[in-house]
Amino acid sequence: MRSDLPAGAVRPRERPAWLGLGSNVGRPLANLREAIDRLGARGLAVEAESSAWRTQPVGEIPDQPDFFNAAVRVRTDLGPEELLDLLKQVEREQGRESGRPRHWPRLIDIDLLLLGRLEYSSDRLTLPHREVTARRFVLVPLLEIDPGLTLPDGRVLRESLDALADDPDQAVSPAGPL
Ligand code: PH2
Ligand code: MG
Ligand code: MG
Repeated sequence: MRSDLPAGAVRPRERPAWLGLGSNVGRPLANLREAIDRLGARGLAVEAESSAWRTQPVGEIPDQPDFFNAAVRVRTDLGPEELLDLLKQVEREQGRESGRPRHWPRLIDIDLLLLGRLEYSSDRLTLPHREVTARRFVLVPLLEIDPGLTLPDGRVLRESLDALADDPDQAVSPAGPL
């Protein structure tokens, strides 16, 4: 809860945000756990956590260790840019190096997938996240916590996942609780 608002000020409306987390460096499961705990310590109310999923690396660098991925639903009154700043700050605090090539192995990655029903675009952020419907490593943990989740334009994420079921390059398997 924010306590810094002047008396009588309108409290910004809280809304859910869905975050995707990934790690494939060091101790990935411990890294995911630490990131979720840091998000809570920074004031995000963590409402739901997926389990961990072991996932095949997708993208420009396929020859790297498997990832471990998870998703959380938090509640926040932050706007999209402020929330992104917070996620980047947690990544830095946890020791993620900056300036690496796209899709390089990473200690921790925290992506903002959805913020309420907001559709938003800036030079560093698009909501919903552009890849949310295309990646099994995002959809499987996301639908574990919210099986009926839809996008603001009405797309049903379960249908997106079903459409990827036969993708031989996107293996995902359960990796236990976080
Ligand atoms: N993240 C990427 C690129 N590729 N592949 C998997 N399996 N999991 C990830 O989290 C991931 C990825 C860019 O952030
Ligand atoms: Mg990412
Ligand atoms: Mg990222």
